[in-house]
Amino acid sequence: MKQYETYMKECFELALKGQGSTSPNPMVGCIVLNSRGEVISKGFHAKCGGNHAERDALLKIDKNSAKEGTLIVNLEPCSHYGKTPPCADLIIEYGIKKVVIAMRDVNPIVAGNGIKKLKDAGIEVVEGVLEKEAEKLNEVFITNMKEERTFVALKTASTLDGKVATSTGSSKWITSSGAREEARRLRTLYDAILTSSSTIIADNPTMEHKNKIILDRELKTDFENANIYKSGNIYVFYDKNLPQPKNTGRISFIPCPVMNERLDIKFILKKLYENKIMSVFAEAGGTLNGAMINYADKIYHFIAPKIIADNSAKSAFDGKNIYDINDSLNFRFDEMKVFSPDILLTYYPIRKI
Ligand code: AOF
Ligand code: ZN
Repeated sequence: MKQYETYMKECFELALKGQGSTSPNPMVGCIVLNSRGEVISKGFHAKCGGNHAERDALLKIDKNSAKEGTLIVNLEPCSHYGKTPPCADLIIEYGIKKVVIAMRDVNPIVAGNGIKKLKDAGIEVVEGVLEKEAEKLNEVFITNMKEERTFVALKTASTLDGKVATSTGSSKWITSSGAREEARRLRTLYDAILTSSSTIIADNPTMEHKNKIILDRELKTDFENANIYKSGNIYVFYDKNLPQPKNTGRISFIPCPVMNERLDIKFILKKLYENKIMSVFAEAGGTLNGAMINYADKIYHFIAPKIIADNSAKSAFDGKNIYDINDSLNFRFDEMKVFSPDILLTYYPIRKI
């Protein structure tokens, strides 16, 4: 098992070449060894609709060279006719002797059927090589498949004392340009960005992205002139009791239920999934962060080595008002990266409603 870990890590690297383009499909990388254990081909799933990783790797070589060989892939080979024929069939056709995988496919139409197909053809299947890492790589796909919902990533940037702006609203810039560049890169990994009317009115950001979700309950942003509306497909969620604005070419207005003067986040996330937005990257202020935190799957938190020390300065997460420390929301730190002088902490919620 151990001897395949290095190859599996390389499969993850190959898989990452498709990052940002495979949705709603997973990221998959594949390595083929010949019967002598030499690497003879590599492949990856570049984009949805394209060849799967195994097909990409196998089609680059002739059938005889892979005979009695080993194929390493981070996801169970598929068994279904989708946009392409089953990878399991092609692996069998090439006379591969052993298949090493990191995790089973959680797509119910595959879920173990690929492995069964291979085993029925007499192929040895080694499972579970770097499984945890593989699950993290495809956390969005797993959430989509298992829970049939959009994966929610939340990004914030604060000072050491957790503030996102001073009491006067001054916030440009808390973090350095390197950290902000990383934040822009992170956006591209998700199907859509999501922000609030308050952020648009306060900062007038552009937030380059092909899909933008705007929460504007009172329809108070400037749809003609605000930078955010200048590009991308845009969905604006607003109070369903207001008159429906006219959709323009790029902007669709979606009426949304309101509870306690807040748009219903659950409803919004359901609508996003219906619209095939498999993941969303939320970037807004403390109010929306507080409202979304119970729905967040992952938090990217940039921290600058600065202190504001003012009780009336805005916090990264607001509105939960927890009084007993035992009732606090709990998280698990995942990684810490340095974007000098700032850091990026990623963490996952432990308790979710
Ligand atoms: C693999 N290797 O590289 C990928 C797999 O729509 P299709 O036909 O491309 O099928 C998508 C499904 O195939 C996807 O949900 C997942 O179950 C599997 N994706 N499988 O063996 C790959 N991308
Ligand atoms: Zn496949």
